Amino acid sequence: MASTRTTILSMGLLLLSIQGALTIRGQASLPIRLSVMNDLSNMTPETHFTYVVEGGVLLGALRRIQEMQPDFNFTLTEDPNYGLFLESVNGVAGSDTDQTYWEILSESSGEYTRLDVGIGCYTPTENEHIILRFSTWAK
Ligand code: B12
Repeated sequence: MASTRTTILSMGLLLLSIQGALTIRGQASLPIRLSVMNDLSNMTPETHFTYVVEGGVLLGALRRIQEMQPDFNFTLTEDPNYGLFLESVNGVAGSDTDQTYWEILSESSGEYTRLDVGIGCYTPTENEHIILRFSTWAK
């Protein structure tokens, strides 16, 4: 039953992404696609279709997916200067010891751009493809 509901909701969001912005409860809603990739542990990439309200931040989209998809979850920490840091996705957390973190990218025509702000500040655009990629960083 829950999986049927999830499938119907996903189909709806897929249609939304094909058709463009819709108005949901009086607010313009911009469809976006979110992929999760973790090459470091050979995880199968997953893709979710969701939306942000016009001018809304990426965090809203992540929360929406978490509410609708039982297999997607994330945690945050708060930095005093830069706001919200995406700590873990689907139970996999970045680590200072291993020098890993969840990098946030935007993909367009096969080109990947690293976002210049975090999930609490970034405002996705209509049909944007956001990627959360488990990555390493160098000291
Ligand atoms: C090193 C670094 C990182 C490292 C931190 C690793 C570590 N444990 O040291 C890593 C690679 C993890 C990182 C990641 C990101 N970073 Co960075 N990072 C820096 C950098 C170059 C230095 C920070 C530092 O060491 N300061 C010195 C220490 C002593 O101070 P600190 O306060 O303890 O530093 C901490 C914070 O800076 C925090 N941090 C680092 N980046 C970010 C980003 C966000 C959004 C948050 C909330 C916290 C945060 O991690 C540091 C260690 O704990 C700064 C630029 C700069 N020169 O300051 C950018 C900077 C802070 N990062 C930035 C960004 C955008 C990101 C990413 C969102 C990039 C991306 N698209 O993936 C990601 C965060 C993704 C996520 N999961 O939420 C921006 C933030 C701008 C903003 N207004 O939000 C900065 C200012 C670079 C820029 N664009 O000019 N980053």
